[in-house]
Amino acid sequence: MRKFFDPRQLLHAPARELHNGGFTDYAETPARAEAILAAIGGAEAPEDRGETPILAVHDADYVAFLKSAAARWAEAGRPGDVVGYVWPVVRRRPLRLDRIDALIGQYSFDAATPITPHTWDSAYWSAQSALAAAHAVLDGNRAAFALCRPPGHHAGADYYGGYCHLNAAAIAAQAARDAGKRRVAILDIDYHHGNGTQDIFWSRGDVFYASLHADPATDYPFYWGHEDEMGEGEGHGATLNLPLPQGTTLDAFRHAQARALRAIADFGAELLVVSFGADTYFGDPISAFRIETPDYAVLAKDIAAAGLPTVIVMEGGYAVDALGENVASLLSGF
Ligand code: Q9C
Ligand code: ZN
Repeated sequence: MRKFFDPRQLLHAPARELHNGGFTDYAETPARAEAILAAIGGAEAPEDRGETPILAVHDADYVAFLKSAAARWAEAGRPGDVVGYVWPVVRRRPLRLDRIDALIGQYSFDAATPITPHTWDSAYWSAQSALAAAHAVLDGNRAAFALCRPPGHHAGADYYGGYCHLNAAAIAAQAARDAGKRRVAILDIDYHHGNGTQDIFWSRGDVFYASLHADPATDYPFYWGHEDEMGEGEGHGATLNLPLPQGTTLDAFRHAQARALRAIADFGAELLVVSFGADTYFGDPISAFRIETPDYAVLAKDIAAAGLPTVIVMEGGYAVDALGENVASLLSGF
């Protein structure tokens, strides 16, 4: 299987994050990508497809903010990483904001996702890796893997959060649409609900979004991922949320995944994007499912049996010592 990664994706390395009321070391580290690379035997560098496919998903003003945030933060005399501390309760618009502090609140939804001077570069190449995998599949490969880091599924068209800045899975899905695939599905099996991906395709009937995740009643991102969120307008019925309780093991996860795959088949998807998070692993430090390393191969075989051209995009997974093996297990299942 072709695999894609650019070394510039390692540059984004925030020092600390706000976690449960205190500052801890940032969990979404460059070491994650290095562990995966070591276990899967390296990856190809993606081609540079420019900003056009990114701007097909993200708003231009948001992209401009991401590029300039670190410089504006420094100009304001602030040391360290860009971190927000004030948010509008409702996303009131149009806003005429100029202070960097206010802009952070407009373009983000949590305080756990710092921006550094390298964040744009890393997020840009993470998106390019997803695009390279999408084009490999569009060119006839059965499946391809994008080692997306930083991850993407919490990022919306005009906001970041949950360690995510550019939504790689959404960018890959949109690229497939623009290349002529009429119906595309995204299967999100990260531990957390992919609120950004859901939001991007919420009102669209051409991209199906199915997610298995920890119940938002107990887990981040809390406000999204309930079973009754099904999309709107032309998108009504093209969002499927399957929240699962903490403690979930392979059997229940596999059962829910089969349900999602049936819905994707009924939808008539011509291409599948898998948002893969290994934070469902039982040893994950910030999560509470009980998936084991060999289980990922089982889940991958079930996905492969759907018979769709498949783009696999990396999302979360924070047990760095086991992360490489978990990803290798998943890829072996294909
Ligand atoms: N105390 C991904 O897996 N922190 N993002 C939660 C809970 C954010 C996870 C803090 C978790 C984001 C891509
Ligand atoms: Zn996650």
